[in-house]
Amino acid sequence: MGLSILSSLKFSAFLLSLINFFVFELALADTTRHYRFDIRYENVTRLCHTKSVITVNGQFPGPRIVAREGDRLLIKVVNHVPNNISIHWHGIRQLQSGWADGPAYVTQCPIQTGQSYVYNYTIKGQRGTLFWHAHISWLRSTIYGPLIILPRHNSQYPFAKPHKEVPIIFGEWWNSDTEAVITQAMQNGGGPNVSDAYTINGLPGPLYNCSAKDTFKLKVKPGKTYLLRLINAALNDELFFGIANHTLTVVEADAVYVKPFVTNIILIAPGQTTNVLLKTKLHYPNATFLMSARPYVTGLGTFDNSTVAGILEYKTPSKAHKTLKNLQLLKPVLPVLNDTSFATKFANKMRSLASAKFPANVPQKVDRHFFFTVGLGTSPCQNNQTCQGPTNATKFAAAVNNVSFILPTTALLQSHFFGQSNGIYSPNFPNSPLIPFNYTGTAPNNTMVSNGTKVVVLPFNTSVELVMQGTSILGAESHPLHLHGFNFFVVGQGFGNYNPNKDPANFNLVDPVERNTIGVPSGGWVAIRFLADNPGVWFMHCHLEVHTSWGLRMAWVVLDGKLPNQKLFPPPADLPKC
Ligand SMILES: *[C@@H]1O[C@H](CO)[C@@H](O)[C@H](O)[C@H]1NC(C)=O
Ligand SMILES: *[C@@H]1O[C@H](CO)[C@@H](O)[C@H](O)[C@H]1NC(C)=O
Ligand SMILES: *[C@@H]1O[C@H](CO)[C@@H](O)[C@H](O)[C@H]1NC(C)=O
Ligand SMILES: *[C@@H]1O[C@H](CO)[C@@H](O)[C@H](O)[C@H]1NC(C)=O
Ligand SMILES: *[C@@H]1O[C@H](CO)[C@@H](O)[C@H](O)[C@H]1NC(C)=O
Ligand SMILES: *[C@@H]1O[C@H](CO)[C@@H](O)[C@H](O)[C@H]1NC(C)=O
Ligand SMILES: *[C@@H]1O[C@H](CO)[C@@H](O)[C@H](O)[C@H]1NC(C)=O
Ligand SMILES: *[C@@H]1O[C@H](CO)[C@@H](O)[C@H](O)[C@H]1NC(C)=O
Ligand SMILES: *[C@@H]1O[C@H](CO)[C@@H](O)[C@H](O)[C@H]1NC(C)=O
Ligand SMILES: *[C@@H]1O[C@H](CO)[C@@H](O)[C@H](O)[C@H]1NC(C)=O
Ligand SMILES: *[C@@H]1O[C@H](CO)[C@@H](O)[C@H](O)[C@H]1NC(C)=O
Ligand SMILES: *[C@@H]1O[C@H](CO)[C@@H](O)[C@H](O)[C@H]1NC(C)=O
Ligand SMILES: [Cu+2]
Repeated sequence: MGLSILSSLKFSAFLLSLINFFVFELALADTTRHYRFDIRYENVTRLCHTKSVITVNGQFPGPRIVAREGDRLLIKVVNHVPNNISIHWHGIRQLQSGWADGPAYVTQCPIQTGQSYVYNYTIKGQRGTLFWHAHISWLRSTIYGPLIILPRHNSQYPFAKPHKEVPIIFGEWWNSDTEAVITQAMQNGGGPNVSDAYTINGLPGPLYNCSAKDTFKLKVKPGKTYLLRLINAALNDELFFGIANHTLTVVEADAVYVKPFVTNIILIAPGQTTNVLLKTKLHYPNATFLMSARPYVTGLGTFDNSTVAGILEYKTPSKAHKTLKNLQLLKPVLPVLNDTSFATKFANKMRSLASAKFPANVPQKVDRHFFFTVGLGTSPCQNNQTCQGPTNATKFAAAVNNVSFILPTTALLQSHFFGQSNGIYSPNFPNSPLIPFNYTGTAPNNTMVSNGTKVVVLPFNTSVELVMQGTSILGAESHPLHLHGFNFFVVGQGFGNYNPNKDPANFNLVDPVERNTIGVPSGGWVAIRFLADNPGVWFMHCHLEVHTSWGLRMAWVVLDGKLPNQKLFPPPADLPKC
């Protein structure tokens, strides 16, 4: 009797595990994943300052989204705060689903207080590390989190399966309210206050005052490989990152596999993601290791020059080891803050994996050539005011081809879809600068930018080559340009003025890196190619948030193709209204 109870218990346990197995497998096979994002205030304390910040589900940084290639995501965003909200799924191509892309006043009106919106999209042909963030004003300073796309079932990484995967998301912490910071800067025309700290997974680490307890710790075992999913969600700063006494193997950038290469330090711009393999030491070292990041800075403005740190700690195998005290703390050596030479060498190492399974489909022919200047400028100070721009009569501004982009008061995508662009935007964005000048030489006397809401209209499947030329107006500076809706191939880059007669001969049309955000070199240019195979309205902007605020942004309108799968879906019923 006892035995039979035991075996029936065992049997039901077996049944349960069987049921669990199926539920688990079904869950994995289920291609629709539901998330709910409640936007709320939460008190967060860092550097001994408590601040009420806007969060998703009360978490800072926000929750991790984990999906598989091919999955559909349904994310219901509910706004419980007084601010307008919108969320961008950074790097997701949004094929035919531009309504879910997220930039406020570009693809949607914001989600207003008390309202909600379901972001509905399928992940097609992408796998790797991306992230999500607010895409309105400077709210992404606290509203961001990882978006991880695992390979399909039965599909593998093009490298050995790592022991563990760890997202490492960089951010920037302000003791003050970031909405006040940018509002004030836009009013007085000066540079906004800089952040008080950088963060790793929301934590500034031991190198700041009153912050040692807020330190990210990565506990590892010896002789294992860890996949670090690095994400730069900082507002305004490119970052160098390294781990003392360890090398990193770069295997992916912006959710596209690259040819692996080994490096001590990586450089990552806001909007970029980089997957690296970290091989731990074979034997327990008598040390712990700092991992740290600090900025790469090229412009003339003030910046946060501080260093964020986390700790790489080897888990001790036994009590004997635990008693080891006074472990040496080793620190990585990061490049100097303006090390453009490092930035160039690092950029040149990035190549697409370009394998049979993961080919680099670089457009070989070009239908339309574009040449855009990107950089700073000035706009006039309002009558009777004293501004804090380059002169007391000017404000800082930024522009693409001298057009400082003004966001409309309704969303561009609706205007486009319903054929109501009149008075909202004009299709005459310049293909090249109206007044050519020596872009990287002495800046012209007149630094005033023009402004408007102008777009480039492209027929479906146009093959585009775009050269982005940095200018030296108010100082040459690296600008990480981000394109929504597409990945692009970085076919060339260089310093000085782009030479259309000579430079194309050196373009890499075989295995250029494919990504969604690229640093236009300080005092130089970058050439990208993409196929406009995604109908919709696609924002392109500097991912240094201050430059975006100043107008370094524009949009591409890609028309529908003829086939049903070449058309933008109709707008969802709950699309927010302005
Ligand atoms: C944050 O702290 C303030 C002051 O202590 C308090 O009034 C408020 O209720 C707190 N907010 C939350 C969301 O906990
Ligand atoms: C999501 O979008 C697809 C494609 O437009 C549509 O068929 C589906 O009904 C949508 N799902 C929800 C829950 O809105
Ligand atoms: C760390 O690197 C330094 C410099 O290369 C070396 O002298 C030291 O032995 C290393 N220590 C450990 C624990 O790896
Ligand atoms: C950072 O900037 C401050 C103020 O300009 C300066 O005093 C300090 O030396 C700088 N620190 C580093 C590490 O460059
Ligand atoms: C470990 O390093 C510390 C500090 O450098 C040293 O005091 C200690 O003797 C070392 N222990 C061993 C077992 O090597
Ligand atoms: C980098 O900064 C140092 C001072 O910190 C300066 O001496 C040097 O000229 C700068 N290099 C460049 C390329 O701007
Ligand atoms: C500028 O300020 C002066 C003195 O305060 C005032 O008389 C004048 O009307 C102002 N002009 C404008 C355009 O606001
Ligand atoms: C602006 O600067 C100029 C030159 O430095 C000065 O003459 C003028 O008084 C300033 N104007 C204001 C409103 O401060
Ligand atoms: C542009 O300016 C740079 C720096 O002054 C100079 O070296 C270069 O020759 C100029 N290029 C042209 C085409 O004038
Ligand atoms: C810029 O201003 C300087 C000094 O006022 C003048 O000599 C120069 O010719 C001007 N350059 C241009 C391109 O207008
Ligand atoms: C746009 O340019 C016009 C003309 O220079 C100017 O009056 C206006 O203030 C500018 N608007 C913005 C938002 O900069
Ligand atoms: C929110 O967005 C709506 C629609 O664009 C706008 O009318 C309203 O002023 C915005 N509210 C805030 C607080 O920014
Ligand atoms: Cu920029």
